[in-house]
Amino acid sequence: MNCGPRLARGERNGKELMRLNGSSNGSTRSSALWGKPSKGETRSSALWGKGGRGSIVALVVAIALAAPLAAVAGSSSRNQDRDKDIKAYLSPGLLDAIKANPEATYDVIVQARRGDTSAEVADEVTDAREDDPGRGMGLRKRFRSVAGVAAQLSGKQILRLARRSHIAAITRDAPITLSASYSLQRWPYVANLHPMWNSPAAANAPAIAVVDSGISSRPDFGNRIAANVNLSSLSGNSAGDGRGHGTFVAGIAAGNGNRFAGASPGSKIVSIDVMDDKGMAMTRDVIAAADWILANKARYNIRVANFSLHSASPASVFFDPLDRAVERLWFNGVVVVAAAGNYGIDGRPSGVTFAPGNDPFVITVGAQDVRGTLSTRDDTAAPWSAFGYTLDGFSKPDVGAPGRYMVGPVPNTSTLVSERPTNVKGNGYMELSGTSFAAPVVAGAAAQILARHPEWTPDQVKGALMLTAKHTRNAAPGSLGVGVIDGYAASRVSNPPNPNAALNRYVVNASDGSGKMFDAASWANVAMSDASWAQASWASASWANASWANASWANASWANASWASASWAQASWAQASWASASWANASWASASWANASWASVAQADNAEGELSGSGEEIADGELAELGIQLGD
Ligand SMILES: [Ca+2]
Ligand SMILES: [Ca+2]
Repeated sequence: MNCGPRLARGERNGKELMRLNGSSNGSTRSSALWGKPSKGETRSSALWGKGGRGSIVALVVAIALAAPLAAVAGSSSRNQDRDKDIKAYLSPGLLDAIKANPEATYDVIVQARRGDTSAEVADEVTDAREDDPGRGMGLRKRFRSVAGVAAQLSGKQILRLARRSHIAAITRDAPITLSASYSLQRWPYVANLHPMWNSPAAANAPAIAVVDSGISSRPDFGNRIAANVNLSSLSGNSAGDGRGHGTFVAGIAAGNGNRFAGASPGSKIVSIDVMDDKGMAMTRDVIAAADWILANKARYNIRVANFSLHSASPASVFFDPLDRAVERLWFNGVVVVAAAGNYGIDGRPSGVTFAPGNDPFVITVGAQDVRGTLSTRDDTAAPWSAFGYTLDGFSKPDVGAPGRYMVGPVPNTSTLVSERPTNVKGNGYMELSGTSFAAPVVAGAAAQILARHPEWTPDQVKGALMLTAKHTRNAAPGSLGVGVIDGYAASRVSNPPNPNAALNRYVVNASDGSGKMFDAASWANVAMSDASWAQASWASASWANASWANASWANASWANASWASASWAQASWAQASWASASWANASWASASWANASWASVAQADNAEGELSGSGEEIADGELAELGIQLGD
């Protein structure tokens, strides 16, 4: 069965698999990231205190729709070539093991094809044992949360079973102690990041630069903070992270605390502090941060930069210096991820008018509310998550990611803790909401994608994320861009489309020899004079190639709904916005541009009014759906 393409979209609801550790042939897999798979790890007892849920066992489960292990190991297709009549997916290495020793017994989990039940699978197991008596105790357990059973079977019986049409997958049932990354929050599973956490490829994840309020050193980051730079020119900026925002953002992007794995828990982190203890930064310092990244990206292998901040004055990409700065990173191979902002009002379009989230090249992220469930079917956009057109007529955000009721690390001494004591979840963690915390989900996903595709450009990373994003029908069109990210599916795209293809012809060599830059003026000349620009170039050059005509979100993409017809030609750009009103306007120039208050960029945009919400831990039953079983 060819599971690959089906994984990229569809209705998996995050239920596919939890891969906390290797399969039982996992000596190769257990290597880099989680070290030696020792039993009874101290981490598990630190996790839930004494006794109780101290012993944790992860069952490795692959469900019919997903074959991530095969993808990682690349062995499923090889298996199929060797054994064409085997219809079920088998754990990597299982077929080889059976062929080497068909009489041995194997502990496995056998899953039904869609529509079949656990009882039917149990019957199949019984039949296989009757047809080919052997050692092994047979049926061990029927599952409820998945249509399947646990069984101990001989190799021959497994092969017999694998040829039955009702069987979707036979995977190793290997008890594994938790020394790997994991989380008891829902968001990593909703964004489908967990399948990538503990694979060998995760060790190749590049560094993520967090341009924020600094990062507090703590166990969540181990020794992975590769550099710590203070570029804030404001007074009132404590060493470390006096605000708390940057530590939280870094925790979401790349933390690895017990119960709190971030999106890319193996990534190195580069902290660039531009924000004082009140959460304010100066534009010049944020631009300096971009400069620093550019100068040091090779040294620290920085391929992703997270900007959970935005400027305080609306601007066009034509002359916003912060846009220039992040574009420069983008053209130099750094994936820039920006928060959309939290100035949406009751779910209505607000526009996305502030740099750097208004930049067409970068990945702008809106906040998804996962509604306390693993399924994305009930998901919405957070009502304050900004969306709509930029002043240049681009629809933003590009994608959505979980950003409401997030729980992450914050220093106890930070101002966020003192301002919001009721949000503290104890032990150095607190709950916060905001597109600030959706952005690092995507930043971490980008790092994980680059771990597997180091040759990809930022355009390709963005394309893969957009191509595999899942439509959320309960979110207002465009509020979460083309949909909510599916990190693992994005990592499995081949030949990702370039969502910025139509703009790339305006990416030119800077006259001062300093590299590529976006010639926004040339682009605007063409765009203004050619009503069909959007259809001719943007649409066909990029997305149409990507075979997502069949995806439900085609409606919501650049081509149809937003850019071309609706927006800028008539509505925002030509008439309403900067061309006449702002740019030429003296008040814009004097009041904003030259004004010192303009230069004070940004608040860290946690959603200020958000009350403490449903950031509670994931339930045991949901973990079981993910294939994680907690011991008694
Ligand atoms: Ca700071
Ligand atoms: Ca949900």
